[in-house]
Amino acid sequence: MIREVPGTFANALVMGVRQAIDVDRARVQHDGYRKMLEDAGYEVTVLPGDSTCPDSPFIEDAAVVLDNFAILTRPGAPERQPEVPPVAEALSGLMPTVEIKAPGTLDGGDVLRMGRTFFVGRSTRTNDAGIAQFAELASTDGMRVIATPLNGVLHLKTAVLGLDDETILIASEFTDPRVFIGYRLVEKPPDEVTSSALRLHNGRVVVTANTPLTMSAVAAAGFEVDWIDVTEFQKADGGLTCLSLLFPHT
Ligand code: CIR
Repeated sequence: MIREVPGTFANALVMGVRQAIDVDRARVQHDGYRKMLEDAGYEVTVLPGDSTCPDSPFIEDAAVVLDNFAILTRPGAPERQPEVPPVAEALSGLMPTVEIKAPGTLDGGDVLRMGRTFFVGRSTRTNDAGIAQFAELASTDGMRVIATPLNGVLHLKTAVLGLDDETILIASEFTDPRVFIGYRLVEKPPDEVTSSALRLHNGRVVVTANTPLTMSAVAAAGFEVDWIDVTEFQKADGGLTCLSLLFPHT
């Protein structure tokens, strides 16, 4: 499931220095992202954009899909909370849904699934109450949750990404690598942007086009790699995972 780019996307939230976002280019890149998913065999549902929610294409933050139900989030940025109801409605036709409630906050970008484990980042968007609620809900699906520290980045998946259930692409400076003992760690080359990889259900990994060293590192770890350009989304602190909600059974 993905969500269209609204005309207001240039006003998306940005942590650092704001660069001009070209919305037409973002839409072309978003079309490329949809095509990439379809070519990989995903059946892609496209939700309409919402001009009152500039960040709505970052649909990953609005929900976490587990094996048997979905957890609707309560995004930590108040202006992003209205993104959830349309996603909730779309998901409710497909599976049971439950929700994170106040005072809990949680962004889907802070949730990394590795097999039967969820790592959940304690970030400026995701608080302890959100993590506790998420852990309780996820345990009903047989999943365990490990709260994970973060240093100065937006989301957990800015720092770590799963390449398969055993392998993590990690930017060690942004989290504590000791949390991930037992996993195979592939260090993200330090000079390249984060949020740069997306694992697909067919085992391939898509990497952002402007991170060639990351592409080499992922390929050297044994993965078949494809690439895609998402520069306009990177300007708004987004990357590859945040542009879709992928269902674990697909
Ligand atoms: C935000 O600040 O919330 C958006 N501009 C970026 C969200 C990126 N989401 C993600 O990595 N899951």
